[in-house]
Amino acid sequence: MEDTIAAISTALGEGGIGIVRISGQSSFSILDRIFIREKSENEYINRHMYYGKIVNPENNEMVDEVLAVYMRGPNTYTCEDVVEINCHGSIISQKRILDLALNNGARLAEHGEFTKRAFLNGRLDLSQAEAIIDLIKARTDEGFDVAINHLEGGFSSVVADLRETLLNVLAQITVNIDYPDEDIEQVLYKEVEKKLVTMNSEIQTLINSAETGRIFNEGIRVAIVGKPNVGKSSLMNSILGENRVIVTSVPGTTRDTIDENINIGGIPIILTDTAGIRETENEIEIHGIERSKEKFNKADLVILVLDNSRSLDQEDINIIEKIHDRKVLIIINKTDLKVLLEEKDVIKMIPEAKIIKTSMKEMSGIKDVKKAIEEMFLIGELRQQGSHTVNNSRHKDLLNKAESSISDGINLLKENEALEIVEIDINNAYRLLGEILGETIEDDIIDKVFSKFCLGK
Ligand SMILES: Nc1nc2c(ncn2[C@@H]2O[C@H](COP(=O)(O)OP(=O)(O)OP(=O)(O)O)[C@@H](O)[C@H]2O)c(=O)[nH]1
Ligand SMILES: [Mg+2]
Repeated sequence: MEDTIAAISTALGEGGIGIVRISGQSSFSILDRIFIREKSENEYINRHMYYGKIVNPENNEMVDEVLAVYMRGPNTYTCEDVVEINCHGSIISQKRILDLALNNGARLAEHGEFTKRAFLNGRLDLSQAEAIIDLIKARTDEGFDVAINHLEGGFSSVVADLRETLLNVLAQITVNIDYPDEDIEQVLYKEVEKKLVTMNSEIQTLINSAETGRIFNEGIRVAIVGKPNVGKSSLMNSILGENRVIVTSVPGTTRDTIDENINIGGIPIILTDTAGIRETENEIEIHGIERSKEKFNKADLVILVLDNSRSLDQEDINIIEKIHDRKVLIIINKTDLKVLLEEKDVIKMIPEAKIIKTSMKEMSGIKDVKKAIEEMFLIGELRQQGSHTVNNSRHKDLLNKAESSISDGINLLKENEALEIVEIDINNAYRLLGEILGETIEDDIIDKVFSKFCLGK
């Protein structure tokens, strides 16, 4: 890591201040070239902030009035010498200061390169580095709390403990491979099997928590579907509490999918209004219906809206047939009008679904819809699950692979296979868990992890 890197570390936009960060062995000398301290003592004190001006050394033009801090490695974010220049929060000022740093010996940092250096220099393990992205991107208090716990090493220590257990098992096995003893071997088989079974149930608990983690991070995707004119857009507006989507009495009003975010019980919900699904010749509507189907397929929850003032028809039935295996909430809307829809027909077709009656005209039933979403996803309970939640698909994938490798090992033990063969699976699981922490991992995977970061982090 010879290069000295620089980037704008604050979000680009107008703000009170902006920060340009430089890291690497030349960062102090670069700052000295472009920064004139007000009180120009020769020596600076580590981690003290200095007031002064950033000046272009080529023409002595002043760029901005700033506060700059020198941080001597290894006790810094990257473990290298780091400089941070606090300037006015103008995009122009930040870009000019960055350009000066680049013209005076630094190169532009790649996405996540500061954090990558912290990882490569051993200050963080890979799962802690990933927690930093989650922390920055968290959209809920719960998501943030999980990320903080991971950053503090809470999740890493759980994974490290699992690896430690595997290592002990490996040691036990290896001794017996080298000095086989038939009597001990039988006891050993049982003992190792028991340890592996316990371990797999711990891993399974972690894997199960991943759904909660995903919801904390990304939110719950809810698609409002139904045939035209049943009141989907009216429902969307009522849940949002604003007239976001156009509502008219013309069937086929909504031609495109419309996403909006709301928060229910502290969890983000991505609510999508869709085009009414029906057979049509209209080209625009056909595209809209295609998009509706995509949203429908990806949704965690499908809200099907039916019209109380019309009897159930083939268009409704076609949609109901597609939602059987999904998490579904049925809304019978327009309860202010004369009843023509037979509720028992709906129940017969889809007995497992919860039904709520609403009238968007009278604004009734909307609270019940929100409450039902909260209950269906056990939002109250999700929030209690807390810190050991797996919140990252890379981790979930590796835990799954480790679990299946350990299962293979258990089966081999049951079949009284030779320990040399069992050892292969256990070793494999040990390596897979190591990938979570970044201990046994290829460079391209590391690059992929850090490419998800923003610039300047
Ligand atoms: N009486 C009554 N009318 C309603 C109710 N909900 C919606 N409407 C009316 O029904 C018509 C259609 O409502 P929308 O919300 O546009 O229906 P949609 O399902 O989005 O329709 P498309 O976008 O065409 O698929 C409008 O005239 C609404 O005012 C209700 O609860 N009662
Ligand atoms: Mg609509």
